[in-house]
Amino acid sequence: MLNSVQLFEEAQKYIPGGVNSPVRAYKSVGTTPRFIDSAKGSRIYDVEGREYIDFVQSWGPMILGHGAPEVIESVTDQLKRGTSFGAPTALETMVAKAVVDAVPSIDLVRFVSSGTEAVMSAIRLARGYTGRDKLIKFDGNYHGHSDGLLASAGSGLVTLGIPSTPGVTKGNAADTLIAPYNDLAAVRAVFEASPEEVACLILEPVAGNMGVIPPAEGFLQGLRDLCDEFGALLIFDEVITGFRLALGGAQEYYGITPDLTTLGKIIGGGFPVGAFGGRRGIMEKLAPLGPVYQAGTLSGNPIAMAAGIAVIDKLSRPGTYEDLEAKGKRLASGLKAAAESAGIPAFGTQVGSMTCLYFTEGPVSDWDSASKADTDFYASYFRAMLDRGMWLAPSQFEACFASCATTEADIDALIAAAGEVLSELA
Ligand code: KE4
Repeated sequence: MLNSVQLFEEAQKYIPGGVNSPVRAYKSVGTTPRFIDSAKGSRIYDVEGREYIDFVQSWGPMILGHGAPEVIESVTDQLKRGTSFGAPTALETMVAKAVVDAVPSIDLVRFVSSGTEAVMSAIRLARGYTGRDKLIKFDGNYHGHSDGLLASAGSGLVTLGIPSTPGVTKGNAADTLIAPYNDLAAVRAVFEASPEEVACLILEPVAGNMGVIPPAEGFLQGLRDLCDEFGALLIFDEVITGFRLALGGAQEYYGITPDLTTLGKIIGGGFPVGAFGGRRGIMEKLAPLGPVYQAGTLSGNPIAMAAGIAVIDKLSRPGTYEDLEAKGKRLASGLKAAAESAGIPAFGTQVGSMTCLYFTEGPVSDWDSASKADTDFYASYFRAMLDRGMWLAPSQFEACFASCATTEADIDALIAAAGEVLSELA
């Protein structure tokens, strides 16, 4: 077997940047990406046979750990029956019922094949339902790569979106309004500058794409009230937090009910799945019932559904989320203590099994404060932790997850390694 350096060179001959998603190229952490051979439980193994403790979990989906027997069994059974029919199956209804039973805001749910597709479709549905064009999103929130969501804050008081990448038209980005996370006054100003024009406001109820930033006290309720006041739909993008923070996601964890919810990652159990759902009156606007078109060849794919139902069943067991919260707290407090004893300025956050250690004094509550983190220091930390067998996200602005397979010993090993590395880097 070739080593990662050789495999990366080979991959770059056929795949842009050698990867099928940019973050995997390790550009921001200045080292060659490790090519993975296999994974099991809380462990992941590269092609050179090196073992790592996995705190990335494929960016969230592998909350049970890798190769969960229940998932393997469910998927293996389905493989023998067929992989894709392009026709309805009872399995899709089973998973849909499990999602409806678990997620407070969802009466009806439509499955798609990625989080991006779920968000893109939810935005179109919100626009079709309200007859309005504009959407509000938050600086530092990531909702997948559909055009309207790749707009970043422009200048000026009312931050009209500007394309954050070539290929997104000015017209498309102009329908996207940007506000700072955790700033209700700014959101009110954006609404007031575009009265009657905002179809929806979308956010990550816990921001997981600028590290991990919890909603400030009253922020989610404030957004609920503003959306009601201005006639816009509130969309919780729970692609990360869905089935991560609670069976009912962040909306159960914080007790706030959005109008629409997007899901992904965990509900696919490692297979390509996204979903969007909400109350009946909105979802019935979707084809074939209503005029808002949305479709997909592999939507509700039987293999992905077989994985999803096994994952949801396992997560439904009593004590799952209390255990994940306890692991998250152990992880966060241990890493913070390691930074303090090494004298490294750091600000730690934790919600459930999502944690982040920012290399900045803090506090961190939005993109402006998160972006002050020392990303060069993070890159040095990342490389040294990788060499110690710790599989962390190759970016300061991602979550460090605990899974059901993560043991206390795994967490204590990470904390010990962090203590060594931070003392060396100080
Ligand atoms: P996908 O299209 O990648 O399945 O989902 C897009 C998406 C939507 N909403 C939220 C809140 C998300 O976090 C994501 C994707 N997450 C990133 C990592 N945080 C995926 C990793 C990658 O891009 O390779």
